[in-house]
Amino acid sequence: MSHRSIDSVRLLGRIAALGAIGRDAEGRLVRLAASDSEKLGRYRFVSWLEEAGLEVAVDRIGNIFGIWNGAGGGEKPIIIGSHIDTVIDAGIYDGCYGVLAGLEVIQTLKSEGFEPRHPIVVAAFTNEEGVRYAPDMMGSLVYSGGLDVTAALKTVGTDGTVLGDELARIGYAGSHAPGFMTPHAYVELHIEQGPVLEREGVAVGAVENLQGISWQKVTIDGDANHAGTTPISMRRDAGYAAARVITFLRDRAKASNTPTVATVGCIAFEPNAINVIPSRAIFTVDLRDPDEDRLQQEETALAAFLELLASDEKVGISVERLARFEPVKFDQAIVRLIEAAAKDRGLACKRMTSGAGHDAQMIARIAPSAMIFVPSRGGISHNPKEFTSDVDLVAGANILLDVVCGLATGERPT
Ligand code: HGY
Ligand code: MN
Ligand code: MN
Repeated sequence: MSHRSIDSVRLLGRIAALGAIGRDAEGRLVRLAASDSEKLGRYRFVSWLEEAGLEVAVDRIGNIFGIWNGAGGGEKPIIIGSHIDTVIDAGIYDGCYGVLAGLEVIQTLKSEGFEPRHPIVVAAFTNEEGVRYAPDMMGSLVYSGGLDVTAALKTVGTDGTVLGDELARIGYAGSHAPGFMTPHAYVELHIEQGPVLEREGVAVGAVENLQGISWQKVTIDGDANHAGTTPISMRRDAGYAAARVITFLRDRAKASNTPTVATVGCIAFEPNAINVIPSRAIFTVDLRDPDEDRLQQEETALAAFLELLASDEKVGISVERLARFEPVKFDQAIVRLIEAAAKDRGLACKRMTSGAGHDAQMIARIAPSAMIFVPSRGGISHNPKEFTSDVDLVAGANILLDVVCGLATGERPT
């Protein structure tokens, strides 16, 4: 049976081209939200939208949309989205693959004279990674009504900048009201960023749910003192207290025999000098679990440990919540469409839970949504070694093509 197919050369070429934009002096890919390097990526993406003859719209939080009304004018659109901002020293596929595959699907259908019953839109959401401005998935959270846009634009970044000022500075403080299009459906194609598909030799993941996320910033205050003259018993060592939190989190997650994961990704000491006992430690805690009750138990256990630690080490401890998202279930009809598309193409497919956060979890608040995963080599992501083979990238984009056709015509994919 012959199937439609995307233009693999165009897609793979664009993934490589976008992956080359936003490299720092050491050659690392660092395209943080609303930064100068992300501005270059945004402009390149918009140039491809214009090349494809799409209407370009930017909303007030800087989300970019490429709109193909086709024959479906007036109907709710099918939105294919993800993000093009990255973490620090990132791989080239996280987010970008889904956005560029979405554009590729639209360009392929347009060139074949396909007549969709719904407009089809590709979206690049602002600040999905949350590295510079918390929380993550911010652009899609605002778009879906989970965060007020004025409040979001006032967010102060880790570098002291204000998101709204930075979006204006790079020319992406758009005028459309977030949420200006309510999707008929939303589909996001993404690399798995985990080891499951590769380990099981499965080409396609039909993602039916996504785990809960809890982000906190912890500040521990002790006393700076001389590293050489201060007896251990007299120390109020913020650095040592922070280390006890890190081992507490790891030991607890490891002993739990559940999918709970805990990560301390950022840490800073003050005054940060080799011969001074740290007076202050500031670090982040990322807790995740597919089960909301268990995630709450982990948060409660951490709070209790911090209380004990404060009296044990005679330090002051304060906590700031940076993000909190409950687990999300995706739309079963779209998940079935993904499975049917994989079967039609003779590709093995597996239902999965997403360990990572994605824009789909936010858009699921306003429309039926689901995700398609393709394998990540070694399960590696948020790392320049992130890799997915061309065969898997093209296969995933063709599944996206079939699912969008199915949604656009209300029938099974051809
Ligand atoms: O944090 C996440 O899971 C996503 O990469 N923003
Ligand atoms: Mn991503
Ligand atoms: Mn990511």
